[in-house]
This record gives sequence, C-alpha cells and structure tokens, in this order.
Amino acid sequence: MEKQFSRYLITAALPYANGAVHIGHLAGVYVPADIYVRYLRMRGRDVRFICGSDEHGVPITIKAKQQNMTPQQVVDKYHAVIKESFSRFGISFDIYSRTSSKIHHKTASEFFKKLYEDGKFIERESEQYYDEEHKQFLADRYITGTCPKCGNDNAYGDQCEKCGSTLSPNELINPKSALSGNPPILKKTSHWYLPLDQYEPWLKEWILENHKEWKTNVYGQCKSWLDGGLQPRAVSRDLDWGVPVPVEGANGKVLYVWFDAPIGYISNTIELMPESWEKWWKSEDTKLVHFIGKDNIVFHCIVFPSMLKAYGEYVLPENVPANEFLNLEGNKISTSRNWAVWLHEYLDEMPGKEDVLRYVLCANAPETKDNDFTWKDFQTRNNSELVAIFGNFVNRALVLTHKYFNGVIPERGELLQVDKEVLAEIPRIKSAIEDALENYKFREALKEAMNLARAGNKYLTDTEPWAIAKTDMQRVATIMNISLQICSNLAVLFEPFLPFTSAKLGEMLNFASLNTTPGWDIAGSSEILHQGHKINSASLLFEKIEDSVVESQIANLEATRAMNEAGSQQSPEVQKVSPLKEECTYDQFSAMDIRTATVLEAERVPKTDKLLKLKIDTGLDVRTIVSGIAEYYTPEQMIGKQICILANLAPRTIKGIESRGMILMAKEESGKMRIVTPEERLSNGSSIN
Ligand code: B3M
Ligand code: ZN
Repeated sequence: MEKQFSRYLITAALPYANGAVHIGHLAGVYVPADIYVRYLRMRGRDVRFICGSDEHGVPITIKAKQQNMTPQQVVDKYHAVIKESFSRFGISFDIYSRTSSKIHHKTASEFFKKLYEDGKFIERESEQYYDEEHKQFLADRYITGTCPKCGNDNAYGDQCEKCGSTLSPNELINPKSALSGNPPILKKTSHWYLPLDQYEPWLKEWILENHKEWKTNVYGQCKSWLDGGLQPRAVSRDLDWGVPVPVEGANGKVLYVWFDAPIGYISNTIELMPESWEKWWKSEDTKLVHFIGKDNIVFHCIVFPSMLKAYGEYVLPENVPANEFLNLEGNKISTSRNWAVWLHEYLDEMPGKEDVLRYVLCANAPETKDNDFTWKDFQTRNNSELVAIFGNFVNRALVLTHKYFNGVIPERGELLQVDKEVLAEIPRIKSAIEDALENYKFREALKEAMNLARAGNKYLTDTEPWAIAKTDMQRVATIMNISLQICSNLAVLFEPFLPFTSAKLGEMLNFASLNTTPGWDIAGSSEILHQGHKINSASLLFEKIEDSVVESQIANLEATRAMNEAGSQQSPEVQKVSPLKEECTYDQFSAMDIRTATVLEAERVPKTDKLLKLKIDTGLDVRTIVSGIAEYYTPEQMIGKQICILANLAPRTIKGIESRGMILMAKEESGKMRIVTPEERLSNGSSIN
C-alpha cells in the first residue's frame, strides 16, 4: 500500500545571492516546484513551500572584492532582487528568507555542535595554501596558476576555464594568491570531516534499494557516486564569511557553505513556524521533497541525508526530482558571459506575460535531458498554443454566451454523441493531470491540461453554434452550457501552471458569486456553473507576440555573442582611425581631473535605448553618471566594473537626471566602444595623469 502523508514540506534550492535568477533556474527548479505546491494546496493538503537565499561561500566573497563591497552588501543587494522577482513571477513560497539571518546562524551552529558532541566528525590536519601578506588561507578560487593540462596561465585552483579540467590547487604550476599576487606557502590547518564512507552501506540501501522510483537521472547519479565509493568530506573552511565553527579554538573557521545551506531549509521553517516546525521536520508522516537542479544532486541525495541521519530525529527526503539543464539558443547559459534571460529583466520588458514564460518553461522543461530555450519557440508556443487554442476557445465561448444568452448560463437539453464525448474528456483529463503531477511529470501534466482546451476548441468548431443560432436555440444552449463547463474546468486545472491566467478566467466566469470557490475537487465535473449563473464580460487571456518583439530579444543576444567573441579574439587587421585633433597645452590637460572609480549600481534609463544610469564610487563621493553605453554594456555587466571618469566635468541634466562626470571610453571607427580601465584594480579615486 502507498504511504499516507499528513503534511508536505517542499523545498526549492536556495539560490546563491551573488547574482540574479535566470530562466535556467526557473525551468530547472522553481517553476516545477511552484506547480507542485499549488497543486497540493488546491487539493487541500497541508503544505509549506520553503526557500531563501544562500548567502555564504567563496563566490560571494569574490564578488564582494570585485565590486568593492562587503559580502553583506552583496547579499543584501541580490537577496532583494531575487526575492522581488520570484514574487512578481508568482512563485508562491510560504517563506523566502536568507542564510545570513540570526536564526539560521543559530540553527546551523547548533546542528554542527550536536554532531560534534556526538562524535560524528573526524578531525584531520592537512597542508593548504596560505597568503602570508594577507595572513589568510586561500580558498581554491583564490589561487591562480598555470594549468598542468593545457598551459593556460589563468587557471583557478579548482578548475581551468580554458580546457574545463577539474583541478586541485596543488596541481597548479607557479601558483599565485589572487589576493596579493605572491606565491602562497603551504601551511598546516585542521578541519572537521563528515565520514561519508561510514554512511555508504546505509545510503546504498536507502537509495538504491528503497528509492528505485526516483527519476532515472537522479538515481543514476547517486548510483555512480555510491559505486565509486564515498570519502570523508570537510565541513569547515578557513574563511571569514559564513557561520563560525562553534568549537573552542576554531577561530577563523566557518562551516562549509554546503554544510550550512541545506540547514537553511530547516531554519527557514523555524522562522515560518517557530512553534510547530518540529512536527514538520521530525514526523514520519511528513513528505519532504527537494526540488533542485542536477548539479546539486550529490548534496541533496548523499551529503544532506547523511547529516540528517547522523543527527537522528529528522525525516529524510521522500523524493528529489532534479531536472537537467536548460540551454539558451543552443548555448549553455552563462552568468559571466551574460548569456541568459534574466527574470527581473523579462518581467520589466514583458509586463503581464508572466504566464507565457511559465508556460514555455514548463512545456519545454529539461525533465529528462538538457533542453533548449529559443525566442522563436517562445513566440510559437504563445501564438499557436496559448492564443490560438486556449485563448481562442475561452473567448469564443464567453462572447457567444453573452451574444445569445446575455451572459447567463443556459439550460442543457438532450445530449448528442459529440457532447457526451467532450464531457467524458473532463474527468479523464483531470485524473491524467493528477497522475502526472504526483509523479513529477510536469510537461505531461501541462500537455493534458492543454488537451482539454484543444478539445473545447474543436468542440466549438465542430458544433458551430453560430451557424444554428437562427434555427435551433435549444441546441445552442446545450453547446454553450457545455463550453462554459469546460472553461470552468480550465480555470481550475490551469491554476498550478498559469495562476495569473486562472485568476483572470475565474473573474470572467464570476467564480466569486458561487457559494464556494471551485477548488481542485470540483474539477472533473460538468456542473460547475449552474443554469442561471451570470458571467462577467470577456477579455483576451493572451495576446499575440509580434515578430519585432522576439527579434529584438534575439538581437540583444546577438550583441552579447559578438561582444563575447570580440573579447576572446584579437582582430589582426589594421583598423581605420580618426585623424589627430589640434594640439593642446599641458595646462589644458592637467585641468582635467581623471580618476578611477567603481560602478556600484546600474540601470537602464527608462524609454531610452542608449543610456545607463550608474551609481559610482569615486573614492571622494558616491555620485550618479548617465552614460550612453547601453548598446555596449548591460547594467548587469557594469556593476562592479572599475572605470575611469572625468571627475570635474560640470554637471549636466540628462533625461531629468543630474549627471556628474563622464566615463572614459575607447571607441573604434566602426563604432564599437569599450570601457577604459586600469590594468590592475586600484583604489577608487586614484588620479590619472
Ligand atoms: N546555492 C547552489 C545553486 O544555486 C546552491 C543551492 C543550495 S541548496 C541548499 O546551484
Ligand atoms: Zn587547462
């Protein structure tokens, strides 16, 4: 017999707060998780949907250095961006908190302490690279050197980005500290390790024997880790950003980010339900499900469960439905190359089209293999599916009901074969959606929901109520009644997938005047709207997306691609250059106060194509400069860049914004522009002469 659960604790991977969220994250994790949670809620299950920002780890300290900010400022900034964009997109978390919070530090610290006191860790000494000038152990990312495999001089201690090899810092030839540039020394340090090897037999049984139902990609990855044999894993780091290791003498050590981040699921639950959280995490009848991307499988299926097992008391995940990756226009999504569609930008550029993106990302979700997002496919799915099938059916049904029956549901007469057939589709499709959702097959579930719209659309086309309206109003009444029952079912069944659309449709159907709001249970019925119920006026659910809209998105990506290529290859041919200007005096030159500065914030100036508004730290002050570089740099690319500015230029007002200074740019005759920046980062306000 299937296990019965009393409550559902659903988590979605905690995004790193060192960048914004893009469509790859959405398709892999947040859209499927949100669909699942909305479905469970509609079925009346007791659900909590937990997420938050992952705010520790080396990448955040690196970003902070690049941007001349503190790690806390970095995470404050991205936490706000991420949280807001999720909420605008309708991702319905019960809590979206963060791991730099007090409560998380306390929870993670106590978790570690209990394992420490119970003797669950082993302590080991090892030699690690250390920067003597900065008096600091160096994380792998902070060491650069020559790649032993391909000779690239700028390989990192954990990876060579040129040849893609995974490295360890001691493999680098001529290692250098990224902090001081000096060769690091090897110094002894000790860390705590979770002996995963001891958990191997238990993990083998728990996953390989008892969770054969997990998705093949997840099960396969676990199996290959387990077959390869597990090693003890360090759970602490020498770093000054994170949760301090709560052991005497462990100064300068913090918990490894992958140790504290999953505990974030627990601390966020505590924050949400301080009184009753334990029931959620420690009762056998809680169903815990982790939604993640494939790169997080080992941490959620092997490391975190071993931590929970070591602690005791906690439930283990019932399932971990990880997705594969989504590519963009044939290439891997890359934050550093800005090859992405950013959620906050999409929401600004395509207002009111949240559900279109939700639809496309679910219909094309990388559930079993990597998939590709293209703007053409986005347009086609909108125009030929949402507009031509779903929107068209609903609009015809509502408009005809207004036209023939003043918007009042008419009585159904005798049913013909065609009526019976379409009515039989309703409960069949409802249970097909349920089966698919219970098994984490979101694409299939959405396809089934769309099949109901398709069936409705075909029903209207086949029965042609408009053609028989003059002769047989009784028959038209039956057709419209049935069509509206289908519309009502669509409003309910689409809610998990397209919540904005469902709300709009529910409003048009005047669900509010029914005794109860139709929940999942009422779907499948052909009596949702009673005879005599009055519907509201109809408006379009979706609108056509014109070629120009997707062309401009494609052009943006093309520009990014061109810039990336220009950055990685030098053109050998001699360029045309502009003629020399008239001679100037030394005094004229030295009257210009040129300084280094760093971009803190950047945004487009609304209703312009070329202008960015930049907030700049000049070392003397923080000021605003409006610059005509939006065709060459996105706001995202500018943030953190060191630049050179003419600092004593008289202020000018551009588009209503006071601009104080000018950014120095190098410009080719072809028109291509690049920022001028010192060869090495200098402190802000350094003068240039
Ligand atoms: N922040 C990795 C990621 O965003 C990581 C997930 C943590 S989940 C506990 O891919
Ligand atoms: Zn290499």
